[in-house]
Amino acid sequence: MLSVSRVLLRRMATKKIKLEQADKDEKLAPLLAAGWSMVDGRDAIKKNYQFNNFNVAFGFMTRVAMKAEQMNHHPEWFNVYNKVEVTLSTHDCGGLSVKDVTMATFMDTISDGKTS
Ligand code: H2B
Repeated sequence: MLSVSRVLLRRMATKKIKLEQADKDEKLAPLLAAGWSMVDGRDAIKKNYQFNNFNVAFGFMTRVAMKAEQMNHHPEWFNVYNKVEVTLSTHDCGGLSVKDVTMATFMDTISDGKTS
């Protein structure tokens, strides 16, 4: 009889499962082509965005914040004036999950493609 722990079932339901290497290669390819890169020594991705001014940068962060609350998935980020440096990883599984791919794709969609 196959037994799956409650923790695993919950993680499966909430998509907090670490991506396997083959899955990761496939899902990350378009993001890496769009300016995301792997973080050294960590199973995480990062990207630097640059906007026209603080107002636009903060508007981006506000929209991401609302999405993050909806997804219960929050970015690590740093903002100075018009720049936003983002790192994505899933803390609950200690690495990249499909939630990071979804969040990265959302950020790119609303950022108008401006990166530094
Ligand atoms: N954000 C990120 N990036 N990774 C997580 O694993 C995570 C999160 N988990 N936001 C959530 C909140 C967790 O801490 C709560 C308790 O569900």
